[in-house]
Amino acid sequence: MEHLSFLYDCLGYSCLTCSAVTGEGIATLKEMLQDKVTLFSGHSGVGKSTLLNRLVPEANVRTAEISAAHDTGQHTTTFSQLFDLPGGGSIIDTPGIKGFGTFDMEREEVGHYFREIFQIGRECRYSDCTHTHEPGCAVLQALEEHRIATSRYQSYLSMLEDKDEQKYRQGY
Ligand SMILES: Nc1nc2c(ncn2[C@@H]2O[C@H](COP(=O)(O)OP(=O)(O)OP(=O)(O)O)[C@@H](O)[C@H]2O)c(=O)[nH]1
Ligand SMILES: [Mg+2]
Ligand SMILES: [Zn+2]
Repeated sequence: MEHLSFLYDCLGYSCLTCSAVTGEGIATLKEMLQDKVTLFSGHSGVGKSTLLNRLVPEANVRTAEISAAHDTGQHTTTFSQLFDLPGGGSIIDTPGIKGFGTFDMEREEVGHYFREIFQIGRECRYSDCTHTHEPGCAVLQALEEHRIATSRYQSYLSMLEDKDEQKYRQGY
């Protein structure tokens, strides 16, 4: 867990460790959300609704145990709903996401959504580099030199594959 927050903090995404069960970090989270409109998003079973119930006890939304058979959530929340936060602001609880839609995005644009890949990719030889096999690819070079985390590059590749699959299904 710590290495994940370190990785994302370094990339400029601020991380907060909290638990709806132990109450760790909840006071800080409350302060961060005050007077803002916030949307909870993530896979099924990560605890979005449990966190909402902790922050807005009157919400009293349904939560469910992780499925023992599949070790995944059970898609308990089925529609998005907005709740007022005591003192101002609101939270939108959403159903668990099944995948990350990359519609309306060209293959070479996927890297634009990964901060470090976007930044380093500006030094690639080709402006439409996909950072997979091209000569003079600054991203592959950075990966080799551990300036880009393997986990992030793997996520990038899996999104590229998703894209290819979508194109295939649409018959392009
Ligand atoms: N140990 C622990 N368990 C948690 C925590 N947050 C949630 N859980 C448990 O995880 C399970 C799933 O929680 P939910 O709140 O239903 O998950 P969800 O993200 O809303 O799931 P969907 O509505 O299916 O998208 C429940 O059994 C919760 O009690 C936490 O901080 N610590
Ligand atoms: Mg839920
Ligand atoms: Zn490249």
